[in-house]
Parts: sequence; C-alpha cells; structure tokens
Amino acid sequence: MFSSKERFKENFVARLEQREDKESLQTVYSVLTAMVKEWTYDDWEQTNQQYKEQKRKQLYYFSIEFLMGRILGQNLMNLDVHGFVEEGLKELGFDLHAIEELEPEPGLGNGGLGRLAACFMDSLASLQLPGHGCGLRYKGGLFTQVFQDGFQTEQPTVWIDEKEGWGIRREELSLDIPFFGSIEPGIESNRLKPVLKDAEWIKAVPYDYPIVGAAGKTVNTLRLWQAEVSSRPLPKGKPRTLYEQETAEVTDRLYPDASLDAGKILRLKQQYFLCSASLQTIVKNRDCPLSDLARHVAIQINDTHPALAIPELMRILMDEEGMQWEEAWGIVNHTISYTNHTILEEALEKWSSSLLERLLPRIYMIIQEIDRRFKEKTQQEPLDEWQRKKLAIIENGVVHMATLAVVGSYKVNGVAKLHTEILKVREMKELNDHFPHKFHNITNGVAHRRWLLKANPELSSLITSAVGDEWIREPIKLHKLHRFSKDPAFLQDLQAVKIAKKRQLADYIKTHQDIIVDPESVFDAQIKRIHGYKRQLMNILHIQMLYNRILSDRSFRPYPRTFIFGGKAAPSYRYAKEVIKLINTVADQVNNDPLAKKHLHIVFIEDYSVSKAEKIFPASDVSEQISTASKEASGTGNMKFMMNGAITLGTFDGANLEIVEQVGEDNAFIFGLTARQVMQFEKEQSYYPPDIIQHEPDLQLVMAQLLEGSLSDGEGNISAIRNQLVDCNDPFFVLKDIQQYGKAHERLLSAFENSLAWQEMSVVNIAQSGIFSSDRTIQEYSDEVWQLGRVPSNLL
Ligand code: GPV
Repeated sequence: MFSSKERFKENFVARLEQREDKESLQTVYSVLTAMVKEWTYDDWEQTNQQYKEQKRKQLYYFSIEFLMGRILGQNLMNLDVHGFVEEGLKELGFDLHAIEELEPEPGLGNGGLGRLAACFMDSLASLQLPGHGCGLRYKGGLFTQVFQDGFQTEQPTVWIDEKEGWGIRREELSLDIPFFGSIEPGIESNRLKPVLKDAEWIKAVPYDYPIVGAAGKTVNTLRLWQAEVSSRPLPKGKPRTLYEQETAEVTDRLYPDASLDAGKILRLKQQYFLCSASLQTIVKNRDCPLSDLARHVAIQINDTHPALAIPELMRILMDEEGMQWEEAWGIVNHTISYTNHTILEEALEKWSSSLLERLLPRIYMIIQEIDRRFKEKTQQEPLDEWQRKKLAIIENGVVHMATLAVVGSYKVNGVAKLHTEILKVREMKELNDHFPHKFHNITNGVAHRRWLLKANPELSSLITSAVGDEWIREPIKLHKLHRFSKDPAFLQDLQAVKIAKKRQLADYIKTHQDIIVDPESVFDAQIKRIHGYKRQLMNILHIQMLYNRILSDRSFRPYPRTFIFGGKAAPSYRYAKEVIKLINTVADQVNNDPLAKKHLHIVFIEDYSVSKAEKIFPASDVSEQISTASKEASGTGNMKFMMNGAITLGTFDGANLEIVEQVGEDNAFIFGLTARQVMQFEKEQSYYPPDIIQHEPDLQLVMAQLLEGSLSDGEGNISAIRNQLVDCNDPFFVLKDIQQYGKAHERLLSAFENSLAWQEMSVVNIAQSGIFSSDRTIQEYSDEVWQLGRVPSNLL
C-alpha cells in the first residue's frame, strides 16, 4: 500500500498508461478499483492467516440480506487513504466522487434489516473482531423503482460486475445441497443413518467479499452463495431444462417483502441453501474437536429467515458426524442465537408442514422431534390451551419459525428496549416464562463511519476541528461537542454546513427530478420502505391539510418547508403503491400551485437506495419517525438523521424512545399515542375513526378529497387506502394521531425560526448519537452473546 500521495500518483499513472481507453472515467474507475483490491487482498490474507494461527472463536452472521451500498469509497476511507487518493486524483484531473458513482450498487436487501447487517460487518472488522457474514449472491438485487405517471413501476436490476466487482469466486469450496427426495433407513459403520434417496442437488458456489475495518488491516469475509447446476444425476423423471431453470432461480432475485411472499417454495429453498452451505463449511473448517464447537463458533441468525440453521446443524452433527441427539442438541443450543426484528403478526414466518416435509424431508423430521421433545418438557407446566399453542413449534399443520428459533437458541434479543419489552411481556410471554434467561435487549446501532464520516465529510471536518478525531474510532466521544452547544461561532458553522448539504441535495433534485427547492426552507424527510405502519399516509394527508389551509385562510402563511419522501413499495403491496401515487398526486398539485409553492414543496426521490440515503440524511433538518407506536421494532434511519444533526419528529416507538432518552424531550418533537394506548385500543377494539372525523372540519375536508374528490380521481384510485381507513377501522391509527402530529409540526416550525436555538438542538443530537453506533451494539453482542476476543492486528 502507499503511504503518500506522490507514490500513489506514480503507481496510478503507470497502470493507467497500460490501459487503452485512458481518457474515460470508466477506465480510471477500473484502475483505481484494481489498486484498492490489491491493498485489501494483502491484508485479507494476513487476517485469515492470523485467525487460523490463533484459533480464536469465530462468529458467523447468517442473513438473507446484506445491504452493503457502494464499496470503493468506504474501503478507501477505512484504509485511511481516502484523503490523499482524492487529492492525488484531483491533481491528475479526476474527480473521485464521480468515479465512486460509477460503481454499480449492490441492492441485496430490502431495508433496515439488511442495512443493519452491513453496518454490523463494518463494526466487527473495525473492532478487530473475527466475525463474518454468510448470505446469498442474488443476481438481481431489489428492483429499480421508476415512476410512471406517479405510479411505481419496477425494473429488474443486475448489479453484478464480474470484472470489477469485489467478490472472489471460490470454486474449490463449492458443495452440493439436496432438495426433495425421500428418507430411507440405512446403516453406516454399525449405526443407523438416514439416507436421502432421489434428491435433486443444487451446487452452492461461494463468492467471498472483503470487509475492511477502520484503519485497515483487519479484513473479514462476507461469503455469498450462488446457486448453480450440480454435476450429480437428476432424479428419475426430472426434465433437465426444468431443473436448470429452477436452479438458476434460487439466487436469481431477492424477495421484495417476506410477509407478502409468504409460503413461496423458492424462498424456503433460498433459506435452506444459505444455511446448509454455510454450516457444512463451518463444521468442516473448524479448528477444534466437534464436541467443542460451541466454544469455537458462534452463529447469529438475523431474524427467522435463517432459522433452518437449527435443524440443519442437528442433521450435520447426527447424520454426518454420528453424534447422539442430546449431545448434538447441547451444541446447537450453545452455538446459535437469534435476533427478532418484528412483532408484526404478518411478518412472523410460518411454513406449512407439508411443504417443508416435501422440500426438506430430513429437516422436517428433525423439527418434529425438536417439537415433540419440547412439548414433553412443557407437559408438566400448568398451562391453558392458548398458552400451549403459543409454545408449539408445529401446530395445526404449520411450523412457527420464531418458536423454533427461540427453542433452538441460547440467547434471543430484541432490537430496542420497547420492542424487547413487548416481546417479553406479550408476543413471546409464554416462551419468556419458560426460558427466563434467554431474552434480552440489544438496541440497534449504525456505522458512523458510513453515515457521518463518509456521507457528510463537511460536518465531519467541523466536528474534528472542534473536538479532534477520536470520535471516528470511538463515536461516544462525540459527547465532547456539548462544550460547543452555546458557542455562537460553532453554531453558525454548523448551520453553514447544513445549508451546504441542503444545496447539494437541491442540485441533485433539480438535475434528477427537475424540481426546484429552496435550501433555506425546512427540509423534512421521511425515507424508508413504504408500509402501512410507517404511516407515510399520515404525512401526506397532513401536507394536504396544510395546503387546504393555505388556500382557504389568508392569514396562514407558514415558513417554507420541503417535504422529502423516499422509499419503495413491495410490488404486490397494493396499499403501499397507492400511497406512492397519492404522494405524487399531492406533490403535483402543490408544487404547481403558485400560492402554495411559496410555502410547500414535495419531492419524492425516485429509487431510494443506500447511496441516495447518503445524500438525504446530511441535508435534513427534520427526521420523520411517525410509525404507530409498538409497530416499529427499532428503526435505524432515526439514528442516521440524529448523527447528522436532524431533529426527530416522532412517536413513542422503537428506538425513538431511546433517542429522546438521550437528548431529552426539549430536543425532539414527540407526539401521539403510546404503545400502551395502542395496544389497549387493539384489545378493546374501541377505536372508531368516524367519531374523530366528525369533530374536525379540516380532517373532514381532507377525507372527502381523499375518498370522493380530487385525490381519488382518475387512476389515482385509492381503494386499498379506503379499505384500510374505512372498512378496517384505520388499524394504524392515522386519523387518531394526525391532529397531534399537526401540533407537533407547529411547535417544530416555531422552533426553527430561532435558528441559533435550533442549531443548539442539533448539536445536542449529534453529541448524544454516539450510543447509537453499531460499534457499541456489536460490543454488546460480543460481551453478552458471542464472547469474541479482539484479534489485534500485528500488521501495523
Ligand atoms: I422481520 N425489519 C426489516 O427491515 N425487514 C424485516 O424483514 C424485518 C424487520 C426491520 C424493522 O422493521 C426495523 O424496525 C428495524 O430497525 C430493522 O429491521 C433492524 O432491526
């Protein structure tokens, strides 16, 4: 690696000279990527060597999604060479930023869960902990979102770049994974061994991606499996072309919403494919006797999508390694731990027994036995029928994956205090009563290095110039900023940075969406997947109410605001797609109204992604976190806004509560029903929206516009929204909370008009954001669950 700008330039120029199309930015990208790969791969080999020699416990993080974002810039940053590479390239006439944008963005995740996995990878390597990711190499990541006439349409995207990409194909580590077939008793070395007959085998080929820790040196591995045709014979009667087609499908695309695609055999195949390939490899490559596995390996399952790891590890230990049930169960139960990310009923995974049995006959037998033994155990306990149901893994022809995950794990965690509490006292009460020491909380966190250092270099420099750069390795040191919360010069600088970031975003919006927005206006952003419980509907209805009032009330001339939306809807989620159309409809009306546009602008950023998020968080003044209380397990966008100085406008939900705990009620705008109130209404079924609408004329008007008038006309069709609000009694309490939401906006707006006081709030938010670093989160997992030891790099 190069220690100076000059050496870098020399080497870079020498390599560029050997290329044909020297002038094109694409060539520059290719040369630079090749150089960074070389630096990375050296350290990678060394890290692997060290792990092998030191025989330290290794963590494997199993996840069906890893939403990594672009890699080149991040690696330059973590290798600590971003500064001089940027300067060196500039002197040669190239713009590093433009080069970075050429990298195709891997979209191997849907949202929070997948991005969390990516932040965890960064923190593991940065803390010099031996932790690796295991996932799938989907050919098409999440679809590209294109608006046509305000409607979302989806276009397939292929992100894989075989030539410049970061992955290394490890053909020699390939293995075959069986599906279908039937189990027959067999005998091997004098013991019974179930034999799988007539299975259909799919080859799993690993691609390894380097994960560079901060300050370089530690390079962990993200291993993504790709499905390919196996050389084994096909079962009788299976047409070759059908087999080839089905095989290609296994890692062809990411499911855009687990709960809406429930029951799909392909999804189950993906899950088993990931678990089996990863576990077989882990067991084979262990550096300890099998009986010691739990002391040498920790496996974390990211929600229940990889919960088949539990029966699959049982199968490997028993069928392949000859272990008895009790011993195997002891190992599984001390190796695997589970993170729950939702209590939404529809998102709790269930599989039909018959489907599981057909696709994975041996795995199903093992699940049945786990269930039988667990039922036997709980037999003595005085439980009613309902409680027994809540403890059943298999019930009425359905396999409950969350129950399997809890029973098979040694630790189960929720992702924010409130969420864990709801799990313990309500959703999983019976399981928690039975296993009182299993459940605990580990609040989510995000990588400051990507979401502050990389996304907001301007703010990062300001912070560093004030308090030094320790915060980069230890985000909790951001506390030191408190000293500046009353320093007018600092507050002015902070405001100048925010304005600069808002200008950059405004330029982007002008170029890409042809909308002119005012950087002096309040930038108010809600960026996340479009979902009923996240209540983008409440946001847009409130904007429509503001619009109505501007038109009808000549004295109402509010401070200018720009409302920014971003997010995708699952292609089959009708309601969410109608919300997108509705936002675009209101945006068209408002943005083109000569009077209203002086006060309100609405921008729906098309095709929201990690790289677009990196532009929006730093430019936002207000962070919309308005989910129905109790529904958002944690939220992680809320933390990214906070560290960039935006103020939370939110409900008492998920990690919002912990943000408020950190900054105090004076430095956030909190409104609406509490989780307790929501759950009470749900229990009593006592919420009746018409009672509310009746007493609120402005709400009446907006409902009329929505249900019969200007917002429902033409193709703007809102039957699914109508169904939710009217027929289903507004299950997300949009109309119940919307007035309080409006009030909170009013408080916020008057606070914004005192700009020094606003900046002061902003400083407090940045200063208190350290606790939401994924470094802290990962340290907690390591201390409480994985028990990893730091492997200091001896390469420095
Ligand atoms: I389950 N989450 C997600 O993005 N996808 C899923 O399939 C499931 C959960 C999210 C939660 O909704 C967020 O509240 C949470 O912050 C995030 O997971 C990370 O924990």
